[in-house]
Amino acid sequence: MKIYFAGSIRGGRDDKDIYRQMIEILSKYGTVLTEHIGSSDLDLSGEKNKTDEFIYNRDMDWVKESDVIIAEVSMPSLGVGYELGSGEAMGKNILCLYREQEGKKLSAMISGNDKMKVEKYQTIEDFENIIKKFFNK
Ligand code: 6K6
Repeated sequence: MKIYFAGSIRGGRDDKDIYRQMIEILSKYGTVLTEHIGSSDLDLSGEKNKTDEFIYNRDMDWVKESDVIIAEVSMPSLGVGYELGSGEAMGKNILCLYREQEGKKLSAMISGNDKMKVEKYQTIEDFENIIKKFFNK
């Protein structure tokens, strides 16, 4: 099982510790192609020594290769939105995870899209249960 995990990079790194914990859990179910998303070394400028063109091509190859796309969408990110739209066009199985926060609302392009499954969570335990159900279907 190849899992493409998507999470904000230049959109903001506030949730990087959550991404790291999610990737750890997802690793029990398959190969997470994008392990670097949870890295604390990866700041807003992204991966060092790699051009944007390299990252775009590599990440899109991984999207194509993936069996499933799992995205944390609480932190709005152009890149994550692009990956989700591309994955949808490729007919990928997509699960989005959203943490409700006061004064914020998920984009209608995600929440109103019946081609993507959106699950709300608050804790990492909630996430673990959602993932267990998702993979055991
Ligand atoms: C390149 C050179 C310097 O910084 C970079 C950007 N680094 C990235 N590294 C890895 N993945 C990236 C990078 N930029 C975007 N992505 C992909 O888009 C990831 O797979 C994330 O899911 C998503 C994040 O998009 P932004 O718009 O929040 O950066």
